[in-house]
Amino acid sequence: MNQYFPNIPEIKFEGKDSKNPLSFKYYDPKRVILGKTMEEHLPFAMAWWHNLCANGVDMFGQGTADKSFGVAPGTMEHAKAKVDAGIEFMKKLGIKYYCFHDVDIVPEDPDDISETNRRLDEITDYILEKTAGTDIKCLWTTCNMFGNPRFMNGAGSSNSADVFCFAAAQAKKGIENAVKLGAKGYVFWGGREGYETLLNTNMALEEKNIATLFRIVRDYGRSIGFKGDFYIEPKPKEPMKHQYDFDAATAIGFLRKYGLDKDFRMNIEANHATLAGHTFQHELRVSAINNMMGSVDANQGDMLLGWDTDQFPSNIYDTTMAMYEIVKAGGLRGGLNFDSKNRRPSNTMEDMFYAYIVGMDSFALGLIKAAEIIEDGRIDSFVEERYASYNEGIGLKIREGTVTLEECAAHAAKLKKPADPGSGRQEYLEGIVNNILFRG
Ligand code: XLS
Ligand code: CA
Ligand code: CA
Repeated sequence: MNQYFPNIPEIKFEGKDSKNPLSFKYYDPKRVILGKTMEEHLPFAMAWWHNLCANGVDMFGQGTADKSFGVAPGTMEHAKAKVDAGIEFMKKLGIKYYCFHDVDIVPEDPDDISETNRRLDEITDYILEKTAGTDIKCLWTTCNMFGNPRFMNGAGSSNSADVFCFAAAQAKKGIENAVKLGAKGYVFWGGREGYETLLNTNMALEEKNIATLFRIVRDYGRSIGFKGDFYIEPKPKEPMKHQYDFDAATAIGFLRKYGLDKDFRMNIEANHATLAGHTFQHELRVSAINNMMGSVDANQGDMLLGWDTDQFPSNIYDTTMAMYEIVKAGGLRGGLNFDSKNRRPSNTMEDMFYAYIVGMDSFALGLIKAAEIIEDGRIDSFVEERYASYNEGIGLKIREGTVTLEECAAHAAKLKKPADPGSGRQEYLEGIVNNILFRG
C-alpha cells in the first residue's frame, strides 16, 4: 500500500478550514445530501491513460513526469507496476472506479493482434487478482481506435474494410474485458471517426458503417452477458476537423436513426462540450431530457485555448450547474471519470494527488451547492411559473399535443394581441446562484 507513493498518506476529509494540501476540504464520502451519501452521488473514477501513462509529452517537448514506476516502459512488468501503482493511488484517495483503453493497460504488439489480446488476458487476470477483496471496480472499458497508423482514415469509418475489421476485433476484446471486469459501461469515442475533406469522403457509407460496428458490438456484448450501457462520447473536432459525434444532440439523432437508442447513452465530457460551443450543463440537459444521461468525463477546458486541454475541474460554477443537472436527472448510471491530466510543469507524484483532490473537492462542493439551489427552490419555482400558461386552457392542450391549428388561430383572434410574456429575469437568477455559491 505504500510502495509507489511513499510520501502520501491516505487522503481524509478535514473540512473547509484545513490548510493541509493532502486533505479533502469538501469531499466527505459518508455525508448525506438529499438522501444519498456523497460517494453515492459522486462515483469518481481514475483514467488510466492520463494518470498512469501520460508523462507530459507534447508536440513541442518530451515528457516531464516519470511514470515508469521503477520499471522499463513497454514491458508487461511495467504494465503490472501501473496496476499496482493505480490501486495504491485509488485506495489513498478513496476512488472506487477506473477506466482504460486497451493499450493503456498493455503494450500493443505492433505485428500481431493475437499477442496483444494474450497480454490483455494476462493483465486483466492480474487486475482481478489485485483488486479482489477491495471495493475497486471497473467503470468502463474502451479501445484506442485512433492512435495506431492503421486508423489514419478512421476506424468504423475507415475507407478500408480490413481496418474496419481491426477496429471490430479490438472492440470485441474490449467488450469481453468489460464483462470479465464487471464494468458498468463500454465507451465509443470516435477520435478518427470524421473527415478532413469531402473531396475524398463517402460520408453516407462511413456513417452507416459506424452504426454497423456499434450494432455488432452491442449484439456480441449482449450475447456474452454484458448488461451495462454502451456510451457514445461526443466531441466535435480534434483530431479530425469534423467528427461525426459532434455533440449530444447529434449523437442521439444518430442512435435513433439506427435503432441503437435502447442500449446506448451519452458519456459527456466537459471539455468536449465547450469545444462544441456548448456549456457542460447544456450537454447534460440534452442527455437528461432524452433519457440518455449515462456517464461523465470530468474535466474542464480553457476558454482562451481552442483545443482539448483536459484540465482538472476547478470551476465551481460549472461543477455546481453540472451537479444540478445530474441530481435532477436522478443521478448517474455511470460515474465521474477524471479524464484530466496535470499541467506539464506539475510533474511530481504530489501533483497527481493535488489534482485529484481539487477535482473531487470541486465536484463535492458543486454537489453541496446544487443541493442548496434545489432546496432553496427559487430557481425551480421561477421556471415553473414562467411556463404556467401551459397548465390550463389552450396552453394545456398545447402541452398535451392535442391542440389544432384552427384552435390556436381562433384563440389568437379572440385575444387580438397576447399578454406580455413576462421578464426572463436572468440577472435576478444569476444573483441567486451567486448568493448561494458565496454565502459560506
Ligand atoms: C479524447 C477522449 C478520450 C475518450 C476515451 O479526447 O476524451 O480520452 O474519453 O477514448
Ligand atoms: Ca473523454
Ligand atoms: Ca478530452
